[in-house]
Amino acid sequence: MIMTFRWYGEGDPIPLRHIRQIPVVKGIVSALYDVPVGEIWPLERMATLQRRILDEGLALSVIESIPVHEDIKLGRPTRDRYIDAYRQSVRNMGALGIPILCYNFMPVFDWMRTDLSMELPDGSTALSYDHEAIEAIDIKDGIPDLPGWATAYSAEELRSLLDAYAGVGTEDLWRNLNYFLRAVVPVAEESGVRMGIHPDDPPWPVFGLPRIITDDAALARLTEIVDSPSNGISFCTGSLGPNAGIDLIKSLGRFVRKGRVPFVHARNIRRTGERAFHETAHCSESGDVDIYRIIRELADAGFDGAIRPDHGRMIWDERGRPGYGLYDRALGAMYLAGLWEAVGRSSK
Ligand code: DNO
Repeated sequence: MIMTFRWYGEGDPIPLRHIRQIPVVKGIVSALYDVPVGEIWPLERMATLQRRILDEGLALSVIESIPVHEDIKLGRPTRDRYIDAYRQSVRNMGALGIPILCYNFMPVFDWMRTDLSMELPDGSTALSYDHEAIEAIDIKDGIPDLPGWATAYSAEELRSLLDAYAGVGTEDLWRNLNYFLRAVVPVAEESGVRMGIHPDDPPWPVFGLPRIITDDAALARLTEIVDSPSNGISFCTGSLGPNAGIDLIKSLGRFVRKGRVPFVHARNIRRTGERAFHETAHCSESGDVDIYRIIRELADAGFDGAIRPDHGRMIWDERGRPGYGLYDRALGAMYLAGLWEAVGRSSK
């Protein structure tokens, strides 16, 4: 297992030289943030990023994410051009030896929260989600400035995208994912790149848009589309965790044993309602995800991929990108690594 840390490139207020001081972190999760969706990620640009990270003594272990163009998710005739570009970006990753690609297949919006700074009893703040608050919003009136809220689109683009999705049901989305994976996974396999889909976050439909990567059955269906180690899962405990019906440990073990989990996002959450939760510190005692058992399951199943501490709280008056401050994620990395070492050494 390689411990990694997400870095948003030169625009990240957290410098690489601080990340490298977290003793257990060996790899970086990053991306090119200014390539328009649907275009090829140039080899030289990725090489520059990789060199920059190597110069700090770290490896570029994971690309998170190369976004999937909406035309691919919508199954529009133009999708083939974007799929070709995607394949080329994957080849470029392979040429540089970047081994893991995290992506998602959520229509229009990425991960979504309704409050960025919910205060916890200890005075720290965390991200939270409440489905009732989502339902009270009419997004046709404009988009709140929150992470994952499709701020990449203008109000007009958003309206036309929502119209386009009006006729797209979950089976259509599965069909389009199928088409995408059949085209891209063989190239990933040839290139030595392991793709891992990120589960939908939260794991249910929002604003009437279909979401399909929401539970264990969906993950199984995904892995069956193309039978390849390059068709895997970025197992995110905090995205699947809000769905109380999922046995996270069992699901994780099942897919790791099949060699289908190249990447893990370790995040903890506390459920506060059927479709409501807030994020917490990483430790098991803080939330509803038993992180100890997650790590033990990874060790038992012979996990050999990358892991990163996902979303942290804001602590010690830090200000920064929601979920992506330095301090709480650094504590998370140490906690995860401590569990990993203890589990690994006590089983020998
Ligand atoms: C949120 C992240 C997601 C993730 C994408 C992967 O913090 O986990 O934005 O990067 O969904 O494509």
